[in-house]
Formats: sequence, C-alpha cells, structure tokens
Amino acid sequence: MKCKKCKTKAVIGLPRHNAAFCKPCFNEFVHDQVARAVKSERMFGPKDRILVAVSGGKDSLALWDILLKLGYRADGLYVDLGIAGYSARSREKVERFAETTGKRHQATLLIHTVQEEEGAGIRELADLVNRPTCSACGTIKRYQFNRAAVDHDYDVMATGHNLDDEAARLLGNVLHWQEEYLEKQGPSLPASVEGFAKKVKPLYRLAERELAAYAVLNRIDYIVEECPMAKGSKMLLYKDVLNRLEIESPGTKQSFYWGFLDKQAKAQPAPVSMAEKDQATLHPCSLCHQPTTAEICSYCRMMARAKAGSLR
Ligand code: Q46
Ligand code: ZN
Repeated sequence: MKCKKCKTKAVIGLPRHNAAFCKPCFNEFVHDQVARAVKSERMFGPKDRILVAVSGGKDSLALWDILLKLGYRADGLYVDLGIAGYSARSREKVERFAETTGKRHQATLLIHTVQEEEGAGIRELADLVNRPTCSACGTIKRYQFNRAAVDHDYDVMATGHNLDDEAARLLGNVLHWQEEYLEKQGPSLPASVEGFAKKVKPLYRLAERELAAYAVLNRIDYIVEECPMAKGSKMLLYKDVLNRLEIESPGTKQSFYWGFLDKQAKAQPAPVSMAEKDQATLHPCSLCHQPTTAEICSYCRMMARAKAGSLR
C-alpha cells in the first residue's frame, strides 16, 4: 500500500476516500479536513479564543492538538464527573496533555469538578433527582460548558464530535422523527441569544477510526476505555449498525451526514430562523440568568431537587 500523495509506504488506508497515506501526508489530510470544516461552516477566525471541551478521549484531545498546531488560540475545559476510577484516569490524561502540548502552545486548562461544585458525583446526583445518569450528566455538561465559555469570554466552544457521532445522532433523530433536534444538528450553532456561547464541531468531516489513527501516530496519550455509563446506550447501537453498513459500502456515513447537511443548506430558508426562534422563546433563568425556555432552567431545577433529596 503506497501513499496517494508522495508514493512512500502508507500507514493507513481510507476506503471511503479510495486513498492511503504515509504519516506526514495523513497528518496533512487530517489538518486539512479540520481547516475546511472551520472555513466552510464559518466556525471561528485566527483571532478568536476557543474553549475545547476535553474528556481525555482520542477525539477531544486530537481536536485540541490539531487546533493548536493550526495556530489557533485554544484552551481546554475538563469536567470531572466524579465517576470512581474512570474520572481520575481520564483527568490524568487531560492534565498530562495540558502540561506538555498545551504548555508548548501557551494553552491553559480549566477544570470543573462536579463533586466540589455540585456537591456530589454524577451517579449520586442522578440518584438524588431520580434520573438516568447520562441524562443528569448531559444537563450538567451542557450547562457548565456554556457557562465557562460565557464567563471566561471565549468566542466559541468546540467539541470533539466526529463523523461517526454525528451520523449516529442523525440516525437516532430520523428513526424517531425528532425534527426539533434535526434542526440543531449542524456543526456550527450560533450564539443566538445573550448568555449562549457559539458551539462548533470541527471534526465532523473525520471518522472515529481516522481520529484514533491520528492520536496513535502523534503519540497522544488518551483514555481508551469508554465511560462505564455508556454501556448499552442507543448511540453505541446506532454506531454499530452504521459501521456494518460502512464495511459493506465505504462512504455510507459520510454520504448520510454530509448529504443531510447539504440538503439542509439548500432547503428554502425557514420562515422563522433558529436564532429568531431562540430569541422569541429564551429568557434568563430567574436563579442563574442563563438562557432557558422555563422560569427556572433545567440545571437549577435539577440542583434544587438534588438538594431536597439529600435533606430527606
Ligand atoms: S460521560 Fe456522561 Fe457520557 Fe458517561 S455519564 Fe453518560 S453522558 S456516558 S458522553
Ligand atoms: Zn438556572
């Protein structure tokens, strides 16, 4: 197998692109895909400050690495969920990356510790409010990511969602015809109202397998194990189904998700844009002032229930 660009020995084959690359040409390919995503979706510019949500996994650490190497001003944010064993191991990976690559590029790492800030680890909190762990986790992460980006004046918040994540999410949304979610499935969501940070997904053009290869080839030390709470999740099932289709027919995930984005871009502009809808329905939470559709936001309601639960 020879590199498509320079004809030396290839280290990775990419069937969906009908190509193979050596390490330097593969790195160039990955950086180029991210640069294209940033440009075509108008995610951010060279002067913008970016906050990258890092979990210790390959995707988010690779994203932080790529943005720094492309010359962007990118800091990291890690949310320590307090999951016994797993959180300590993933936090260590993030801290080590920040100490080495981050420091070399003058990037800093912010850490939010759920146990300290919310008063209990994510499992205990979910029990107190009687919700599945991942649902409580989603509320806390969304809230804290947005809050950190707004409070620390970042221009944009970036997450490591890749092509596999977005295709699986799209499959789930289509299977259940969740149209309100479909509308928000683009890789760049504007800061529609005051208090909401702009959110982007610069890895949407790259597959999970490509990011794993990038992390290994560039010696990024990431946590290989999945969060123990992810076991049995629908997302993993959708990813598995799409992987089987991809083996039979390379390019399926790409044509599914990119095709959706294409159709969305070409569709007649909605009579009321997403930003206008947000402006009409969102107002500051009466407790924390973050935007919400209700009187009190879901995070504050959850924390009030957790407090009441722990007093019982
Ligand atoms: S981190 Fe949180 Fe995921 Fe773990 S508890 Fe569930 S939602 S599985 S992305
Ligand atoms: Zn609130």
